[in-house]
Amino acid sequence: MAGSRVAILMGSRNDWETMKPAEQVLTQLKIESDVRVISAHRTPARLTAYLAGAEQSGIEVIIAGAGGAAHLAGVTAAHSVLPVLGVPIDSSPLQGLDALLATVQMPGGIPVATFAIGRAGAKNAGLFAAAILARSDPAVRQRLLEYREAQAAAVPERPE
Ligand code: RP5
Repeated sequence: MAGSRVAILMGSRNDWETMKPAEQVLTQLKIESDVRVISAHRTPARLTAYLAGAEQSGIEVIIAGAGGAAHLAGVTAAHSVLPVLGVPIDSSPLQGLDALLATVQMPGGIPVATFAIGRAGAKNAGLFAAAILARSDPAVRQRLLEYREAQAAAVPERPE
């Protein structure tokens, strides 16, 4: 965890393929992340222990991805005042709609910023975490600008 500014939590090891883009984009922006499998319902003690030390160990933003009745992001937000970015995962017969609603419909008082279902949501959560860090870190801001420039340059003007 040492040196990590972003935590990437997921409810199951099976969520990793979906959550990888968050880690990849942060690595691209030279931001270290701490990737953990922590379930709000299967490993509740692991979650509270991790969150109790997260801020002190240098974590500034938490990305939490989960599927099904996805309460990981909400419970994480309940235990921490760090910004929590929720990623609903398409791992159930309801194809992530259940996770989207569970993550986005937080009752007033404990916010979770919710992203798109699946890998696009994970990637954008990583980029959003970088944007939060960029507010107080000009080097991250510069790398984020360069990322956007490269992305724009890679889009062809015509389809062929
Ligand atoms: C959630 O339940 C996890 O986030 C995962 O998406 C879903 C299913 O978990 P597994 O049964 O595949 O471990 O807690």
